[in-house]
Amino acid sequence: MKFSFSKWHGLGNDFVIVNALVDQFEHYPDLAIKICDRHFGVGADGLVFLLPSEKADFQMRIFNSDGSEAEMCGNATRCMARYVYESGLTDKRKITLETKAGIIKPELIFIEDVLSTIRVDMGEPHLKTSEIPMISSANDQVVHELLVVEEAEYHITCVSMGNPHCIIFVDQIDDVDLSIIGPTIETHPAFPRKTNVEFVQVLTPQKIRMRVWERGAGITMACGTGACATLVAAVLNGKVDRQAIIELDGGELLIEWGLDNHVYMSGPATQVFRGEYL
Ligand code: ZDP
Repeated sequence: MKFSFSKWHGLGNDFVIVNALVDQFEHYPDLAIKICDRHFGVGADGLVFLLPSEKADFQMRIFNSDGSEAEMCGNATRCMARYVYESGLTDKRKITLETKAGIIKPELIFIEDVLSTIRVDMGEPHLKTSEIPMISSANDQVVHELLVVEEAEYHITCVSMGNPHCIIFVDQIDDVDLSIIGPTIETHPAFPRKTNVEFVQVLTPQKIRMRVWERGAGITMACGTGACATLVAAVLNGKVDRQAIIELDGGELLIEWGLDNHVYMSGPATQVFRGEYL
């Protein structure tokens, strides 16, 4: 089956976007595994489908490179917003996107007709263990709680942005061997739907460095939902202001936790190429 695709990234977290308003796709997980393969496919961290919605302007579904479906994806919402606007599918600059984590609202912000940033209303963070989901004997929320992983002890904070995140604050992020520790926490039995794992070093009350091991995708250069979850976790731990820059391997995102309890993420989205998948 032949179809057109475009290749995008948000700070190096890369996606293939396909238009399922036009082409009919089947077996989404298998297709994601094939297309995301960096040797035998296009190569990407995830495959994103644009679909019709009855509740919002469009619907978006995202599959990780291992074929698992994620409820939400921050970086892909910015890419998708730019994609629908620039391909003429909408003339709205404030777009509503239905996701498995609810309706997400990206806004293209122009300064003198030049796109300056994409600001996304990511909705409210969820902190209850049942909502993450996370099994903890201790409390209703997991803020700075001990998790023992293969005899190593970590203090974790858990936040859902529709998808699960486990945040660990460290003094020296460069000392963390993410490719070893990441998967052991991702698949820890405390997380029934697995989890994304963020190691975080607070640089100043307005600046945070974060590295991510993503559920279903491994180390990526950036994670939008992870950056949002990290800001919320850092505020809950009394480490930063409600607005901070999150420095990722692929660049920076501005994250704000508004007084309306919504998290707002601002950053870029870049189209790299278009092609035809054969
Ligand atoms: O929750 C998950 O399974 C994630 N791997 C989904 C992808 C998240 C993403 N990196 C983001 O920016 O939020 C795309």
